[in-house]
This record gives sequence, C-alpha cells and structure tokens, in this order.
Amino acid sequence: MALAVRFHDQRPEDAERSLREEVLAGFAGQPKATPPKLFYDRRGSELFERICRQPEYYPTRTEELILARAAHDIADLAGQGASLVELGSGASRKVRLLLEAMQPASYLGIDLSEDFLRASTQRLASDYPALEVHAACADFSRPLTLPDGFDGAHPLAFFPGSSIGNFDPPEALALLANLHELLPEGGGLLIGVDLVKEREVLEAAYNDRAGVTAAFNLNLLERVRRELDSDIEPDQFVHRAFFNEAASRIEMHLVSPRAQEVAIEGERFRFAAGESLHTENSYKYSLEGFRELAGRAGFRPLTQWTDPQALFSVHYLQRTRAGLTPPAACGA
Ligand code: AVI
Repeated sequence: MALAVRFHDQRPEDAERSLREEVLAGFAGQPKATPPKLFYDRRGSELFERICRQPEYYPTRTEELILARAAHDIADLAGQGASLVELGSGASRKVRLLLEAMQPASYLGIDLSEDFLRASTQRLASDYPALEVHAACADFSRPLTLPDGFDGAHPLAFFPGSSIGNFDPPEALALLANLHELLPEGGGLLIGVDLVKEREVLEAAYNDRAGVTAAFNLNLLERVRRELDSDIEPDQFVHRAFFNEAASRIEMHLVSPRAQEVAIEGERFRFAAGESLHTENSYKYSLEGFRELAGRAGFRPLTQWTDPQALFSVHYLQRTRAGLTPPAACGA
C-alpha cells in the first residue's frame, strides 16, 4: 500500500500573472510575443505528450536512450542515500529509469501545475510503495527551498527534456542560480540539454508531418478564445517554426497571413499581413557553451553523455561553493 503523497504549497504570494494579463501584455508588445508556459492547459499538455512521440521530435526518445545507458553511472555519482528532486513532471519514463537505478528513499516533484503534479506524484507513490513521495507546487523560475520533512542531505536534482532551452540565456542563468541555492554544496544537478545540429533536423522536429506541433502552437489561440472574451479565429493564423542560427534557437510563431484586427477582453489588436505572434524560443547549445553557462552559475561539470549522433546531451553538474559569476568577471 503506497504512502500518501506529502503535498507542499510553495506558490509565491503574487503567484503568476493571469492568462488575461499575459495575453493582453503579449499582444500589446512590439513585437507581439507570449511566454511558452501559456501552451500548457490540459489540451496543450496532451498535445505536448503527442509531440514527444512524433518521429521527427528526437529529444524525448534520445534523452531516454542516454538515461537508460547512463542510469547506473548516475546512481554511482549521486552516491548511496541520495534523494531525487525532479523539476517538472514526474510522469515520464525518464524519472523511472533513475528511480530504479538509484533506489532513493525519497522523491520530491516540483511543478507549478497543481493538478498535473498531484496526478503524476500519486502515480509514482503507487508504483513505488517503498518511496517517500513529496510534491511541491512552486515556480522553479523563482528562488526555491526544499520543503520541511524532505530529506535534502544528498539530493540529486533532475531537470530533463531540455526545458532549460525555453528560457532566454539570462533567464536560464538565473534558473541555474536558483538551483544552486536549492542544493547543498556537493549536491548534483542532472540536466538534459538539446544540442545545435543541422537546420533540417531541427526544423523537422518543430514541423512534424502529422501537424501535432502546429496544433500545439495554434491551441494557444484556441485557449484565448475559450478562456477569454475574444473574437480571435485560430484558423486565420498559421504555425511557423524555424532555426534562427545567429541566436542558436528554434523560434515558433503564429503568423497572420493577411491584415486583421482581433478583440481580446475589450481591447483591439492589429496584425499587418505577415506579422506574427512569437510564442516560443527553444535554445540549442554546444556542449562547451552549456558547460560554460553552468560554470557561471556555480556548477562544476563532472560528466556528460550524448547519443551516437550527438543530437542531445545529459550533464551531471556538481554544486560548488561559488555562486553566480558576473559576465564581466568570467570573460563571457
Ligand atoms: C518543453 N520544451 C523543451 C519543448 C521544446 O522542444 O522546446 C517544447 C516544444 N515546443 C514545440 N515542440 C516542443
């Protein structure tokens, strides 16, 4: 019989800007842009799960392959008695590979989406009855603390899926600095990072032939129509994803092929023909580039693994005593 999940509400007081505020600010911006977290309502989360199974979307299966091969080395690096802290879901096969190799006594899942967090941690608690399961509802782009009652003496933090890639470099550095604060000296951070590669491979991954990524992107506008007072017509926009090589990122946009005006919550927004709403960046790193970023946040890269085609990487970083290095001081 599984133990109950210990739930910790660590949402900041001023929590999140509401969908309404994010959308109005994003459509009023120049250029128009919304944060990628707006994708993940129930339908968006389901579509993302489907993206992960598309043949062109290599990150999920490649990271799983890397983890399956490296799981025992990771367990050795984390050491006996390590606990596991996962940033994000808990729903995936990836964390199960680690749980089986490490056999930790306790697990903490951190996510902002309470429903998703409760469901995924409950599943882990029933599948691993000996595991003490904690769930913290928190925003990991803000400073974090380990909740009371969680054994944080030797934690390994796990941040899979190259979710770090959805943060612009200064935000990615701030996020790594938050994780540095969370961990004790010597603590480990295992992080999945997507790598720079040929444009064709990258662009195919965000333009799958079945149209699932397009549906995921357009669901943002469907969400605006469903949840806000708006006359926006999603079929008057088209999905566009391309590799911006200079910035080393995939950009996703919703393009208005013709001039149009849309109303949202009583405000009107004009789109010129060809103008877009920028919905996501997904940064792609070189191995050295990511190690340098991690070093600036006070992590020492111990080991990294890639697949034979060097599509994706998983890094084991160790938290050092040093904190954030300002860019000027490290020559970046
Ligand atoms: C969640 N994140 C790492 C995905 C990515 O690849 O940037 C989100 C995604 N967007 C389109 N496809 C997948």
